[in-house]
Amino acid sequence: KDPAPWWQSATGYQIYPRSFCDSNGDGIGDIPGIVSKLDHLRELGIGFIWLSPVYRSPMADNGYDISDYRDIAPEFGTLEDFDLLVAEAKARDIGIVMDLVVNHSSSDHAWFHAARTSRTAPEHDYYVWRDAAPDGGPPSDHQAAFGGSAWTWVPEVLQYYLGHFSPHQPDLNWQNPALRREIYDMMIWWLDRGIAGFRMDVISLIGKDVDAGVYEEGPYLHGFLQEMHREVLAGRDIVTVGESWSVSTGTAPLYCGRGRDELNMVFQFNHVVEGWDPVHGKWKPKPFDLVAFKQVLNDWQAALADDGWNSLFLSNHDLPRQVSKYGDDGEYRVKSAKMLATVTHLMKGTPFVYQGEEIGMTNTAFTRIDQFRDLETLGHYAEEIARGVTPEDFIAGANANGRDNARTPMQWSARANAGFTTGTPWIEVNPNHSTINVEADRADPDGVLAHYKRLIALRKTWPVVVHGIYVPVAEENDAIFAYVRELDGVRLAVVANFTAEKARFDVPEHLAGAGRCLIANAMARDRLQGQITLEPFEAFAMVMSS
Ligand code: TEU
Ligand code: CA
Repeated sequence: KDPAPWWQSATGYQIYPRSFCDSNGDGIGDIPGIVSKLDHLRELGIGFIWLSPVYRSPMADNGYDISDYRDIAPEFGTLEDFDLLVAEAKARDIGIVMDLVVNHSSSDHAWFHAARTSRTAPEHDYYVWRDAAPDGGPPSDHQAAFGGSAWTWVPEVLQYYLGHFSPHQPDLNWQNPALRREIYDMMIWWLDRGIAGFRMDVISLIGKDVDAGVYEEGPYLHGFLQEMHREVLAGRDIVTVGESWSVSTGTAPLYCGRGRDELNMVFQFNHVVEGWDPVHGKWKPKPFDLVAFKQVLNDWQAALADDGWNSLFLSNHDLPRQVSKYGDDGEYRVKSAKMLATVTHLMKGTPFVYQGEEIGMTNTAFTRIDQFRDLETLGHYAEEIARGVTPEDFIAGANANGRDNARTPMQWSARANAGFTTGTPWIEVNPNHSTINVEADRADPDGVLAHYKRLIALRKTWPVVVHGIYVPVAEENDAIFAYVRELDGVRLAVVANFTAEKARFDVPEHLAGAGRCLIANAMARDRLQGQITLEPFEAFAMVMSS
């Protein structure tokens, strides 16, 4: 029996509830829909579900704008439905990890209603208010993540409030101890319902110093996380993952290092941002640079090698589909989807599968701006057009990197609307569901789904996958991603071709020898020696004979 915490050998699976499965034909995925698909997840072998927000919300940002932290959005179901989900998941050895969105609430939260009506209401100080600049304008030129000024004027109180993401998402004032107590009590309330942990949305923002203009990883951050740990998390057998777009290999140990008593791991995005244009960001695609990409991931492996723990993922609800972004979603879709999964799942850390990734779902090509639903995409559309970008170019950028790619409905079958809903889906279904869907993939022993099942099972049977040290190989090779894992004399070599051409791999002396293939997407190799040539997108993992 492995004495390490359960979440180190488990695989996570992210559900974006709105797009997973609709049980009642209103076009919106819901909790009963999730319950009806739990056997798919059990067969996949995952250990826990990260559930994107299901709380009551006006859905300006699809639930990342919460108006009641202790209730379920009616379109997703009821608290009874939620309790049933926790119980049914538990019966399949699957934990439910809630999304904790506490950098901001919705502007429809009762706290904010009180806060915006009177400066003397206790809730006023639950949010971040500042007086106007001398010219009456906003207190700073800080821009909201989803476009426009981060400051919104409220005439009733003659002040501006901060909405770092959008005016629908006023920032909570973590400096207020009563607010912190409300949040801790709310977390305990959910933990008492039997959940398995929290994914903490943009957690690195809560320690901000607004007047100093410091938003990310501000001076109060780790004090608050340590307080949260003392008040809520300590002594519970749960998993906590903090999301941060600014965490670096230098700061990561502060969140998840030994003896810090903060979180178990972080979701970091250095490998994502590395691929963005310096001026236009994600909206302007930049050619993929494998050497730079490997460098980032290898650095993270090194930084958390003996202290802290990595999360492993290429996709989530904010990112393009990984097979489209890093692989090939045409001719080599199946092969490259398997290759990407192999490389990701066999690194050291806890892998996360984003819904649909396990069947190799792809990006969607929209042609008109009215097909998009995401407030980030719509918010930036106007801004980029004003900077001289053409609508065609913007839509091309959104099709390559926008968030709606990941949010089209889960493709369950070839039937109408991919079997996601009997009604009209809230966002269009990808037309390729006629060939890419769970039903078809389940019937294919060589499909993407079968490969994911094997990978997830390997983690449970090979301790080297969970605990082995990570040693990068061929770091300068611009086609091959390779590494070795080692534990107690067991050596696992992982080699993958990231290109659509054949690629050469010079086997380093120390790795040469015979071995046994554990998983592959092309051929079961049994020897590494000299110079080998990999097929397009070929990947394999081999246990070397000592
Ligand atoms: O995302 C954090 C975040 O910073 C993203 O908005 C990111 O900057 C963007 O997707 C990159 O273009 C989290 C949630 O995952 C996201 O869905 C929410 O919209 C956001 O926080 C606000 O809660
Ligand atoms: Ca529904």
